[in-house]
Amino acid sequence: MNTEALFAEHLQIIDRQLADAMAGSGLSADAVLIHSGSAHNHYADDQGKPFRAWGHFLRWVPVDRPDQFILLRPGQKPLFIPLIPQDFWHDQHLDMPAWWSKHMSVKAIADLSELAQTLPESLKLAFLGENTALAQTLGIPKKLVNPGALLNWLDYDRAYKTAYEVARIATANAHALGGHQAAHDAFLDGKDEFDIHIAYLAACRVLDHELPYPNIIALNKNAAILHYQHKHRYHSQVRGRPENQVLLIDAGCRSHGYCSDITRTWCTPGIHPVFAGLLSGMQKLQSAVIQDIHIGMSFGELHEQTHLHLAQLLIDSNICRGLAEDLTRAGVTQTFLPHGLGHLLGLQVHDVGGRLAGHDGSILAPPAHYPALRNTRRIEKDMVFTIEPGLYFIPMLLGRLRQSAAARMIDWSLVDLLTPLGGIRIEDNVWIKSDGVHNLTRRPLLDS
Ligand SMILES: [Mn+2]
Repeated sequence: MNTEALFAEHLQIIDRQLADAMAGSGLSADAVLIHSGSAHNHYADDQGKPFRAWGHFLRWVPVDRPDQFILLRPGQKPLFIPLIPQDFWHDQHLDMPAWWSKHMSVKAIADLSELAQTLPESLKLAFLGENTALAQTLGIPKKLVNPGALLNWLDYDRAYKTAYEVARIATANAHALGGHQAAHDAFLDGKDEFDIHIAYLAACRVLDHELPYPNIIALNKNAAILHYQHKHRYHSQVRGRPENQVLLIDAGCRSHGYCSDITRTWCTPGIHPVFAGLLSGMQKLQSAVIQDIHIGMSFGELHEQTHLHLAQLLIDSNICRGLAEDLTRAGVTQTFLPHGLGHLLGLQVHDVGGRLAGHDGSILAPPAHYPALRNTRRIEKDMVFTIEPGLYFIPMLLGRLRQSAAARMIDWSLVDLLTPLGGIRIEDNVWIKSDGVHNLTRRPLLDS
């Protein structure tokens, strides 16, 4: 199916979902008005951070701009109300290709004060979005502004992707892979973090603020900083620049708002052989975990299995001694892998609803041992999530382990040798189909 047909089908599905959500959550309204969001400046400044539209809005209209509205009445054509200000300082042209705009009515406004008169009269409205003051000026009662029961319902359903959404995430994967290739080449070329980052952006032809999340470009020991935020620049006149040994790059792209989230770890040929073994071990571990996925199991179960695989790899590499079960029970593997195995993926890189047990908003808490796990849901058809096991040498956590009773299970001289190399993460995006798992990162071309 082409994008237009996929989008038409997507709208039908989410329209039905909205009708169910309104009825199921007991909403006493006939229509829902969703706001894309407001632009905000920094404190006491006329400059602000780049805008990003809210996921619940982007799911209906792929327009990433502030103060856009969509009026939804299940069973009827949506009404898109873009704010197009009379502003000669900026380009205010709004691109509305037929593939999506022909499925909605459009009534543009030039000022927020025109919104009320644009809305059909005698509709009882609910409002979703950040500008609750605006909802008040529209006379919408408080209990119909961001009603929790409706939002829980919609958040829960966002875990199940339509074919259109899967195609978007696949495209975002294909797009990012070109950047990953360029980053890999720049790394082997001896470039620094800054130049590797620029190589990624240039290959993807994206600007920083268009990325789904800030790229993590971590060389050597920086790979052990889970959300490493710098792009270190070396200058030729500075002596003592460390050689590139390891690159951990966590970088994605977006397609009409939908994200990819991909991590690769590369090393140079002369690397310590134990680290090289860990890297190929982690690549095998990651594909083994993906093969273990089956519908009906909980994501938490998959996370626990990953820790057993990781314990075995640590034992096989002579970093740890003992039995895999003992290492996980003693919390040793958490020192090496302190984050969750993965998360739901969609319009937000950490998509909503990862811990929801049902439409009613009840929560599935993560296992007591693994509080960082973002996805605790049962694995079901149409979900898209990441699988991103890691193995890191994090000095702060290793320091704690060294002081604990479990310290005797570790070969510390080997750990000390490997710590300057940072760590490893391998991350792919997987789509759950009724007949198995499709890895969107390894096979982003859905039609082939
Ligand atoms: Mn991720």
